[in-house]
Amino acid sequence: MRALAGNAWWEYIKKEMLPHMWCPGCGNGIVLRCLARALAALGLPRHRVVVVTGIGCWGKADDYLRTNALHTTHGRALAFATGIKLARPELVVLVLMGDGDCATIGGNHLIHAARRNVDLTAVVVNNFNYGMTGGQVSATTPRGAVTSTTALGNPERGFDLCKIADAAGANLVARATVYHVPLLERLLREGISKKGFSFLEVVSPCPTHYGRRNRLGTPAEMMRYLKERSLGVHAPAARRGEVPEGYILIGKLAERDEPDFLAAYEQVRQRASGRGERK
Ligand SMILES: Cc1ncc(C[n+]2csc(CCOP(=O)(O)OP(=O)(O)O)c2C)c(N)n1
Ligand code: SF4
Repeated sequence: MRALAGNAWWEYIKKEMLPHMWCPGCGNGIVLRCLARALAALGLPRHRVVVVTGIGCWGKADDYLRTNALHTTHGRALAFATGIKLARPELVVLVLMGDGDCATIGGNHLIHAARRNVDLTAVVVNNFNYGMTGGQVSATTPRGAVTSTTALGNPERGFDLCKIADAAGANLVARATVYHVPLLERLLREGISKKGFSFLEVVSPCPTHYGRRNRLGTPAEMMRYLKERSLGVHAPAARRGEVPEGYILIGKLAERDEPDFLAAYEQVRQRASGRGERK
């Protein structure tokens, strides 16, 4: 995507809406700033960007972004975003979801958006629980973790969201944490620029619920945990496929250049009008 002489990053932020509603120590503000910086670095005019959100703490991000926005229902943001992209292909459509939104109630939409390879960028803030409604268990909560609905430990395994997005066919799959700000910004830029479905998981602390119940310490200690427990994809152990249990693999995990949904659909349109090659 060609960079235009554009706005400064803070021009993508609605300053009149600050301070934001997130708890002290929450990672959401870091992701918001990185997103604004990525949009500015790409020189994207604000009127060309649509932010589609679901419901949840991270789903409030559109309140603070000076772009087009559609605040949708819990778990359905990808379906609304798909409609926008098909109707207005010239728009850059970003879908901001929590792990509950994207993977728990909305898991089916995730696999189909990736399978169709719709030209969207999904930015999923994974804090391992339902933050907004009081810290309930989610589909990414690790086995054994304590939440408000699994007081004696979660009996289920948590999803690896990146493996799902990769297996379903997303063109770009990546993971960062809110500690790794330059990586997060770079992956956001790459995801937005990439044609087809881009999936970016951002591991982020929810000190108020998940951190407190699992005795993960202060917000600063949770950040230190993210620093010490992350492993880059280029680290020797990661290259050998030996990621130790409990470590977070970060970086670009999968990339392909399959035709996106609109390109594939255009071929069908051509055939329907007699211009394309019939199968
Ligand atoms: C259909 C529907 N079910 C449940 C809810 C209640 N609800 C609102 S936010 C939320 C959880 C949000 O968790 P997550 O998506 O992980 O985002 P976070 O708050 O952690 O950022 C739930 C269950 C709702 N609004 N709509
Ligand atoms: S409840 Fe958790 S996810 Fe929600 S704003 Fe507070 S720290 Fe962030």
